[in-house]
Amino acid sequence: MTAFKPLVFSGVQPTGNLHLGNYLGAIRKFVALQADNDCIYCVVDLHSITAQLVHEDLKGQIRSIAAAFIASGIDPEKHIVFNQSAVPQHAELAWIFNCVARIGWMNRMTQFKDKAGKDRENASLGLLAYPSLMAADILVYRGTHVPVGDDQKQHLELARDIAMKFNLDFRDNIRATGTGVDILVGDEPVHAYFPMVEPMIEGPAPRVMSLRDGTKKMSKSDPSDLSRINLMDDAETISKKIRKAKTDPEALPSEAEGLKGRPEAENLVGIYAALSDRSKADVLSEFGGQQFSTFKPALVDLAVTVLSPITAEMRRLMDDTAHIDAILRNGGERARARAEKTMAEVSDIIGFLR
Ligand code: AQP
Repeated sequence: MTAFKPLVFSGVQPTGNLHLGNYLGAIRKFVALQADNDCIYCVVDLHSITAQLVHEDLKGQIRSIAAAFIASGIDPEKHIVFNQSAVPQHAELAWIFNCVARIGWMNRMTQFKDKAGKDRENASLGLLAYPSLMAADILVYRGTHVPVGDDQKQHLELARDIAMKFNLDFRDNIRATGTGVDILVGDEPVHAYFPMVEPMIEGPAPRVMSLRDGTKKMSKSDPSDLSRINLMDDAETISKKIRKAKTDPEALPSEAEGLKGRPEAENLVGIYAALSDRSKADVLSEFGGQQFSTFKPALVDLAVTVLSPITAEMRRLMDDTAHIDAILRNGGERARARAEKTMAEVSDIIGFLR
């Protein structure tokens, strides 16, 4: 059995201020994976118009995500950093995947249900088709590994379903064009054009929760800015947000078991653990029995220490838009060369004339 060449792909939407959840759940993993992998990191601007069509400063938002990638330690020369709309093959493959995916699959996506809310009839068609574009983002590079937060798990399962259906429906043409790879899916040998993507969700903070409600995910689109720590927040703002973070009246427990049923406490301890590369148990061995009035200032110090160099570097990069634009343009050209090859092969497999 041969296998696909490992390739890491992930993306972040330019839909607002990047927050600690995006950093701990995704970007920090992107950085760590660079050492041993070929990586492509994308600012997924086509996704950003699915929930809200008009954005005040989309170009600025795109640049700020690219700046966050680079300020966090992503190397755009060794790897590829670009914005999705610069490579039209993402949308081209997404159209094909719209014809592979079934409406029933899309209707089951919980993120669509959450984002469309009660007025589903009025949601854009793009919001419904979002996971199909996400599958295309990854598979147009035949990406194999996708570091994401926990909220994207269902979308990646759908990407596997799309890849599998394409591989099976076109199996004869894949063989005839000599473009496939033999893989095992479970115990079953499959001659595949597209790999079965592996989600990389594990990590110290797969789901960082809102500072205002420990049962809700920290999110860019939460109307309350107090709910999240933004990567561009200064030390004073971080301190204010952590001081105001919702908690309960109890002292911290000495063991992780004691966090059960205390979502806000669990979230703050989880953030501390992730930021300091320690386990929750280890953090509680230090802070167990102490009140939030002691723990919160320690968390402020830690968050400011970790985030302030990133914030400073982001600000510096954002002042030089020509430099960021050049990085994105260069990344876009390198990504396009790879994506064009895939689309030529996919067209041949399907039977289009070009
Ligand atoms: N709270 C979170 N905890 C851990 N990981 C998270 N991610 C997002 N929120 C958390 C991960 O960050 C990456 C980029 O996310 P995205 O911008 O593409 O979209 P999203 O998941 O929809 O993020 P937001 O912040 O909630 O944005 P809006 O409000 O625009 O929808 C992904 O890997 C995601 O898992």
